[in-house]
Amino acid sequence: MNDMVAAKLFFGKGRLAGGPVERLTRRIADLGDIFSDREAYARMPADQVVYEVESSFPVAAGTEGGLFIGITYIHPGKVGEEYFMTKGHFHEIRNRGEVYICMEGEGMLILMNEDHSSVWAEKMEPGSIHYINGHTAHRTANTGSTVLSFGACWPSDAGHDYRTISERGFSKILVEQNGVPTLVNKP
Ligand code: PAN
Ligand code: ZN
Repeated sequence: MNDMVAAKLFFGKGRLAGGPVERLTRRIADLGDIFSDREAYARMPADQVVYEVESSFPVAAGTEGGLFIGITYIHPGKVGEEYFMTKGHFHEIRNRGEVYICMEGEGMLILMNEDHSSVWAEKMEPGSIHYINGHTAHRTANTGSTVLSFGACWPSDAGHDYRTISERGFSKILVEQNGVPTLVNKP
């Protein structure tokens, strides 16, 4: 028996357990640079939880050939007409891909190419599996009225480039229009 048991995890009672799991919580106050409607953002309670991530890192960050595992839980809600969503990022090593598997709820995976000229989205529903190409920024939004959760698996040397998105955003945002999630040009 070695101590590499981090690879064996269980998802039960809505939580990841059974190995070392790192948890992080993103609240309204942590997400000042992602929502477009600044006035609606200012009216939101700063401590309201937007999403949580549970991650398992079985190898050291930067290890070539390893994989990380995570589960993201996005709460239902909107800032103005824009759905609660993750910060979004490119991978630091741009060619590193990722797989998402939706577990519960409904949402959209929003994708953007490397020169920001194209943004598109895939519908997430329980059981949907999403392959995210390298060189593609990714962010997820909860378009339903219950928690959206999904598993993710990405290379342990991928790294996260949040700065590009923090500075320039995605060139389209996902808003509710006549009750329908719709991608529109960033105002
Ligand atoms: C995911 C994301 C997770 C949270 O595990 O990290 O959904 O989104 P942000 O990292 O954009 O806040 C992933 O894509 N990992 O690479
Ligand atoms: Zn990623």
